[in-house]
Order: sequence, then C-alpha cells, then structure tokens
Amino acid sequence: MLLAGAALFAAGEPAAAVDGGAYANVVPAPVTARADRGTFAIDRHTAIAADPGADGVAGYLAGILRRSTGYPLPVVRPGARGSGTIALRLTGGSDAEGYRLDVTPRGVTLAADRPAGLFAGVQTLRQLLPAAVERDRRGPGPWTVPAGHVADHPRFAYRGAMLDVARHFFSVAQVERYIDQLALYKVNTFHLHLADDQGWRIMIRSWPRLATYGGGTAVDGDPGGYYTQQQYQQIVAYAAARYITVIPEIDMPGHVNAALASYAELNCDGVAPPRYTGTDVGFSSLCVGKDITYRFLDDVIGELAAITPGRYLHIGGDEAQATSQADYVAFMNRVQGIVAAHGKSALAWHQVVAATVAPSTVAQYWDTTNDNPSVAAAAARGTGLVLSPANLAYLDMKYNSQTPLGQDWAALVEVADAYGWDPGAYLLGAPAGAIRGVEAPLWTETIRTSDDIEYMAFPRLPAIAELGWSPAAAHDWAAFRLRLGAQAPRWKALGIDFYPSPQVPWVSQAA
Ligand code: NGO
Repeated sequence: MLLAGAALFAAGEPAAAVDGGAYANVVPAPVTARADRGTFAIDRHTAIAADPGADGVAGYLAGILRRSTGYPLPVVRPGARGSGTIALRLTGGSDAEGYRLDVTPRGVTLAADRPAGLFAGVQTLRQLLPAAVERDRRGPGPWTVPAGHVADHPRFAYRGAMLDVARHFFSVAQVERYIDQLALYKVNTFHLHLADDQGWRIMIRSWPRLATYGGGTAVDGDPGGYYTQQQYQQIVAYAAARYITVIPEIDMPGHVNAALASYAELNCDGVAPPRYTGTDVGFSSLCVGKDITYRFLDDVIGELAAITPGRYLHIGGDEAQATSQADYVAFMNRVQGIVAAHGKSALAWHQVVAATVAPSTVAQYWDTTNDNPSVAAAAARGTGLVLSPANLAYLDMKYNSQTPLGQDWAALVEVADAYGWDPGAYLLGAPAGAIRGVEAPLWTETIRTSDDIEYMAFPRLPAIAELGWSPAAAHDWAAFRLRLGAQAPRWKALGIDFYPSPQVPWVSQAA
C-alpha cells in the first residue's frame, strides 16, 4: 500500500486535480485529492499506529481527537493492531514536508518522509473530519472521514506569518493560540517582531533595562510587557512541536526608541529620549558612529542566537529615515557580519538591498508595487526574497473603509485581494527561483486582543497560506471562496472570531 519515499512525488508534477466533497474543501488546496466511495469511522476502538519517530505527531493528533471524541485513541506501534487504525508511517526519504494520505473504510494511512510531512497531513485529515472535531468538549459524532486519497507537497519552502508584539504586547498564551491557528493552514515560519519604538519585548541579560524599562510601554499608553528568555524558549518549543520555526526580529537601525530610552549611552548625544507611545515611524536611529552600538548589538544578537534554533535572525532595516544613507549602508553591512559571527543568517526588510547583501541574507519585500528594479536586480544577483507586499499580504490593512481595526496606508485589502496574486510571478524581473515564499505580517498599532488578531487574520491568513503551499495551477478564486466558506464551522468550533467577508459564501451550519 505504501510507496517508497522517493516514489511519493515525481518531480515537476502536473496540474492540481481536486474533486469530491470534503476533499474539495481542503485549505490550502492539495496537489492532488480524490474522493473514493465509503467512509472510515473513528470509534472507541480506533488506535493511532505510529512508526518510531512519528510519536510526536501521533500525540498531537491524539490530543485533538481525544478532546472532541472522548475515545482513548492509544498510540501504538504498527502491527499491534490490524484494521481500524490511523497509521502514521515514516518513509525515510528526503521530501521535507510532502505527505500522502489514504483513507479506506478499513483505516487511514498517512505517510511522509519526515515528521513535518506527517504534521501537514494531519492538518488535512482534520479538515476531512466533521467541524465538531475542533471543539474542546466531547461531542456525539459520528466521527467519519470520507474515503479518498491525497498526495501533497508545498510550492514554497517559506510560508510565514508575523506578529508585532512591540506596538502591543501579547502574552505567551496569546502567542501560542495564534501559533495553533497558523499550524492549521500549514504555515511553517513564525516571525516575531520583538522590538520597535514603542517597546522592547525580550529580556537581554547583559542589557536588562531594555526589557524592564523599554518594555514597559505600548501604543496609546497600554500595558507593556516582555518575555523572559525562558518564556521565549517556551514559544520556540511550542512552535517547533508544530513544525514552525521562529524568526525573532530586532528592528534596526531605526525603530529603536525603546532601546535609546533604556540606555543613554546608545544615543549620539548621550541623552536618553523619553519612552514613546505614538504610532509615527522613521524618527529614531542607533548611533552608527559609536563603538558601543556594536558591542550592544553583539550582545543582543549573541543572546538571541543562543536561544533561537532556526537559521534566521531578522534585523529589520526598514524606514531608517533618521539614519543617513551612507550610515545605513555601513551599519547594515556590519550587522550582517555580527549575525554571521553568531552562526546565523540575516533576514531583513527589502531596503537592505541598498547595502552589500551577504549571499545568505534574505530580503523581505513589503513595497506596494510589483515594480521595484533594485530589489529585482538583487534577486537576479542571487538574493532570496520573501514576499509580503503591504497592499496584498499585510493583515493589519482594513478590509474596507468600515473595518473598525487596522490601517489603510497601503490599501483596503479584501480577501479576494489578499488571494489575487501569484508570488512566483509577482515581482517584475525577479527570477522565480529567488522567491523563497510568502509571509503575512500583522502589525499591531490598532490590535490589542486575540479577538482583534483573529478578526484581521481570518480569512486573509488562510489565503496567503494557500498562495504559499498550493501549486500555481490550483490558484482559482471561484473555487477558493467556496473552500474558504466551508472553513467557517471549523473556526466557530475553535472560537476564532473571523471577519465574515461578503465575498465568501460562508457555511452556516453549527459545529
Ligand atoms: C510598515 C512599517 C511598520 C508599520 C507597518 C504598518 C514595515 C516593514 N515597516 O511595514 O513599522 O507598523 O508598516 O502597516
């Protein structure tokens, strides 16, 4: 029944083919999905049969299913039970995130080369079950999965979401809740914007006032806060258990008022400014000519690198209006070296292309036009790009002029706009091979609660996630709006407070 790992996915797979019931409603659209006749029912005898190495994913799946079904769902080794199992098989090849799902009336077999692929497949399986499976209380069932077959893998390796915890602070529990929501849509990168003018949110032990003083404020004088290093590591581990890599950002040389307020010696004139609770941008700068600036950055980057297992540290680099161009270039060049000295690679907002971009540095594009020759030229020279066009991918943009939260400087972004572009062909003159993927940033000048986060992220986050995962051939608004509409009962079961866009035919049945 199982194919060898190497045979799971042929290179250059043709167009997506999707048909049939629940299989047609999976978001992001799989590469291929087909419904067969019959159903498999999870009951109180069902076991999860996991290969060695798949226990983490099996435990995660069991956790979801036990809550809503009330069944014991023991995790066992394959072979210990015959039919009636959900089998998680590791096929040992090199496909990073692909998986294959087979559902017959006798059982479910999910196979992948790597645990990350099994985890992606589990997200698909969840969507094939009734929406009530997402509830945190026991329900009556029946817990049926229609028979069928899925073979799937992502289009892009980088599928990200960003949360700005600097403008407003969010607790570990709130961050973990969002990470769970990202996992549902196969997002694999979580970018945490940890420092900005209004607040510094991570304890740096060698410069503790950054957090204790610089973290004490937020936009509009709202309560501040910061993560201890242990709390940050808890977030990193929570994400890792969901095959999501955390990328921490310390924005520089601008967006640093919280740091300048905390340590007078970081200022060129030696005078600390007051803390800031407004929403202007572009007014602060590290002192590029002072040695202490680089000792400071070496300490900050060193401490962050030591508690961040992922490859990338984000060094910001946007809106450095208070830094001269020459200083900006010298600064960004030097900081890329500090990141490398700590064994990491840099991600930076796309303004970094004005500097000498290290071969390992990836630029994050946030402009509002598909025509940016200097970024395209950098991409042609080999700089990798993550695409977050502000007028398409920013989750803090209002949906329409009536939206109570958010901003509109880049655009009003309805869900059809968020979905209506092709990352592979978007930036004029950028080679397709330079595109590492997409990211949906959520800036939080106007965002204070988890409900606020969810209202802005849903339904646009799943739209961006699909652009990152699904093959270009699956890109189809007419089909997507139906699939999106079918997610509503799941979001209700999960307590997600989404924006009910009039562009989407929402399924109203209660979970
Ligand atoms: C810009 C700016 C941020 C704002 C955001 C608001 C970037 C990369 N820098 O995006 O400081 O919070 O817009 O939409």
